[in-house]
Amino acid sequence: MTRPAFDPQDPLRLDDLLTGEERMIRDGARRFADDRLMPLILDWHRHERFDPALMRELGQMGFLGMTLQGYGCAGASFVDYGLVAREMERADAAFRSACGVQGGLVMTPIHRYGSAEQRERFLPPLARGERIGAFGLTEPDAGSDPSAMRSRAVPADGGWRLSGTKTWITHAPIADLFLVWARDETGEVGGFLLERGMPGLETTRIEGKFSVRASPTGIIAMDEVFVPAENRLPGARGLGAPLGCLNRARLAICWGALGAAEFCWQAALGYVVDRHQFGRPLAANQLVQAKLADMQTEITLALHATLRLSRLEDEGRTTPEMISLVKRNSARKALEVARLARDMHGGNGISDEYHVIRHMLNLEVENTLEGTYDIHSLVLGAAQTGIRAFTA
Ligand code: TGC
Ligand code: FAD
Repeated sequence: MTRPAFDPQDPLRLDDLLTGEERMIRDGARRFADDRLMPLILDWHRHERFDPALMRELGQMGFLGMTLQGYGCAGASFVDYGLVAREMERADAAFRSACGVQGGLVMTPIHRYGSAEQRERFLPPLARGERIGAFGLTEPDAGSDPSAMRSRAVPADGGWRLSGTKTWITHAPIADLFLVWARDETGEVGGFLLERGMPGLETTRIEGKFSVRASPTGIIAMDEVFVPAENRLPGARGLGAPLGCLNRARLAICWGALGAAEFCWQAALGYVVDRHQFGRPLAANQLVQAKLADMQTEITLALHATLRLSRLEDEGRTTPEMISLVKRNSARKALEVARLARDMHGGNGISDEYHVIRHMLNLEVENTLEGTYDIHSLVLGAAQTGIRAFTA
């Protein structure tokens, strides 16, 4: 039997582990990212721009809520979804984030915890990208520890009055639907659907970010916003509701971060082959080759772990700890790869024309959002030792 040749781009043959249909979805997403997203990103990142009309195109591609059944959603697998996230973020984290927040953090909770009426009313326009959703969990004094949230929902005639502040919320400045998590009068965490234009609801944009500059991020301020009873998700009871949806959103980060890392690796490889110093290509130096080997190794191992995790999710066999393990690893390894790629580009590495600095800065935040590296370490530590080290 002749052995297949070694493929440096896919050393452990990830491609063989994908079905024909999965490869087709990946290739379609990559074409869209190359043809539609890459030409936009330099300008959008440089000028902190995001055109909300892009959400409709993402909807037409079937990328919004793609794992959900019905309501105009594709009913795709988590592997399909992950492969799309990888391609979106190969272009920029802002695009992965646009799909991940809308699908994983707004549509999924409505699908999972909403009434039939809420699903009919909200999901189809969100799937088409005609409405834009935001997910409000984090607060100024409750980031890693969302149980410390101060937002309150007080019963009122025919509904609730919500007060509080959510910060660092993706798409808050452009969203027209806000899934906000707040404690009710019994102390239970619930999910409330707020709509732009409700009196007392205001959003402001967070300016001056040096990461995910093409993704609008903002603050949601609520001053006794009246929310009708039919806008509370009936099935969302307790902190487990938002955290349960975060598990799946984290899966998209596992893939997305690696898409960005792959871009950086390939860019660095091309650069060191082309660039000459001391009379020969940079690629001829052992130190440079060692960096390429590190990049190739970390990306390959992380991709295989991520594919395995996604298959387990499709079989309904994941636990939050498994997701912590892979999210923590993908985000950190991708960041290390991007930093190496930045270094290998020398001075050009800090120019956005080469794209690696943009990915590097984006990956700084992937390390933080949807559970920081440390928080996922503590989840894994608790699972091993039986000791929860979050608090003293
Ligand atoms: P704890 O007492 O452990 O749990 C409270 C309840 O929640 C349940 N639970 C989970 N359920 C499903 N999946 C998970 N991963 C879960 N983790 C906990 C738990 O079973 C319990 O349920 P019940 O029914 O017994 O009440 O909660 P804790 O307060 O001690 O916190 C645990 C900790 C620290 C792991 C959790 O708070 C955490 O994950 N913190 C990180 C917060 C976070 O990830 N925030 C993300 C905000 S959203 C975002 O970043 C979007 S970025 C968007 C973009 O990509 O642009
Ligand atoms: P903190 O919790 O204050 O953490 C600061 C540092 O302390 C970190 O290094 C952390 O690991 C460490 N730390 C915290 N607790 C412990 C501990 N017990 N032991 C050891 N170390 C600890 N949130 C949303 O709800 N919706 C969104 O759409 C959203 N989008 C975001 C987009 C961007 C661009 C950013 C930057 C954030 C977004 N977030 C969103 C918020 C994000 O989830 C939080 O930033 C994250 O959960 C961390 O919270 P924090 O920023 O308050 O950091």
